[in-house]
Amino acid sequence: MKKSHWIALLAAAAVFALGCGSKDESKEPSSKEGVSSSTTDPIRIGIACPVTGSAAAFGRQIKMGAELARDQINDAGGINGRMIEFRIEDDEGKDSQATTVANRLANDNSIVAVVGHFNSTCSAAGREIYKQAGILQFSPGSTNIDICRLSEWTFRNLYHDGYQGISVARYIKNVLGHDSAAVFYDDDDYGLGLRDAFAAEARKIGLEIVVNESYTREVTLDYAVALDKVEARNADIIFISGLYNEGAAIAKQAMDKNINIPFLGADGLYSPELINLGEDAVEGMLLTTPFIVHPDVGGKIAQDFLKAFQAKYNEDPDTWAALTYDAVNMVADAIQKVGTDRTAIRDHFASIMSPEDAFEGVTGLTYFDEHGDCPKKAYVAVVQDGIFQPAPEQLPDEMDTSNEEEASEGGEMSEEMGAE
Ligand code: ABU
Repeated sequence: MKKSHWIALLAAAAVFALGCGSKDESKEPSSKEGVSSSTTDPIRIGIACPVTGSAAAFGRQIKMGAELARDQINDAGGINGRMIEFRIEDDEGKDSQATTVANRLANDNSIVAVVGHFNSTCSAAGREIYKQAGILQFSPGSTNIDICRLSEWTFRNLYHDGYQGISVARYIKNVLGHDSAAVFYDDDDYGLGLRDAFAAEARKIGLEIVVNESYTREVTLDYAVALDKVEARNADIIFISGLYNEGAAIAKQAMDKNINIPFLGADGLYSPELINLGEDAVEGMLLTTPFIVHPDVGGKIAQDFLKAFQAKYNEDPDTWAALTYDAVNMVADAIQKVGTDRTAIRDHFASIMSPEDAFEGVTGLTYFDEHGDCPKKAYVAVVQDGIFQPAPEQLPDEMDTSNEEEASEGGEMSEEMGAE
């Protein structure tokens, strides 16, 4: 039987707790119990995201989604009467700062689990630290294929780039009907890994990559030479494997040069900031995403989330707010079931391996494979009239992704293609 949404269980859980005292607490192993372990102390969860830096628009929505979930849980009586409290740490979207943040959270014994990081490069930097400390790392944003594979303590509630890269290539070739693409990719764990997965599938299905340009986030500002190659080589479409700032800049510079070919990106472009920065140049841009917060997408849980977010913040949530809202609620659900022991929380996550056992949230069902990866589908969004809307044509619900392993072996592909 599918699990009901956490919020729907809160009232019943609170009544149960009042009637049964601290039954859950008495069952908890004590090995890695936090210091805040009395029946009235707050339960503390770490949130790690880019509060500042060039990915700060993601961090802002992540923080809002997390705080909405926390406030709803606390307003409904907390977890067995205990309030949730956050320790929010700013990784700045940089691996060096993510290492510092991971050490702070992992070594704070009052923290029972960590929701984060967003950038793949940050999740990768923190992964071993969380593993050594024995604390759950639950990412609502990192999609590099290796994020969960290299630690049994790391999980995520969205797809990975092996799948996303295949999805992008097939959408360009099979849905849009293009035969050639120019690729602009961020030279970090996300941009490179996604580019490699895309390239592996492109080669398989006969989509020619005619331009292959790397850039460095916050450093590369001028795309004129790369865009001249796009024009000279008659690319049908530009695929951007990176984040919103650079996506907006590339589109604006293409518009300035009167290069009028379509753009397609992936989830790293999914931020209202893409549209604020890119203005008319990003109108019509397509992108793949793990979810679209929109009145036409998702069931009652998604619509309730949209209304609650709008009421609290007077603006719309994005995908990252939704995934983080789900992540906090899923951690709370785990604590309600198994208590605050770090190992018990991790083990509970590892036991959720089928749709029947899944956590049902705003973004759909979250359950994990043997790596801690989450088999959610990709949606396609389009910027239309200055907002993200579901694209008229979506990917098929079921896709053969049997070459995900090939996509994950991108090293050979990187060398073979040779970045220009
Ligand atoms: N997946 C969206 C971009 C964040 C990252 O994986 O680096």
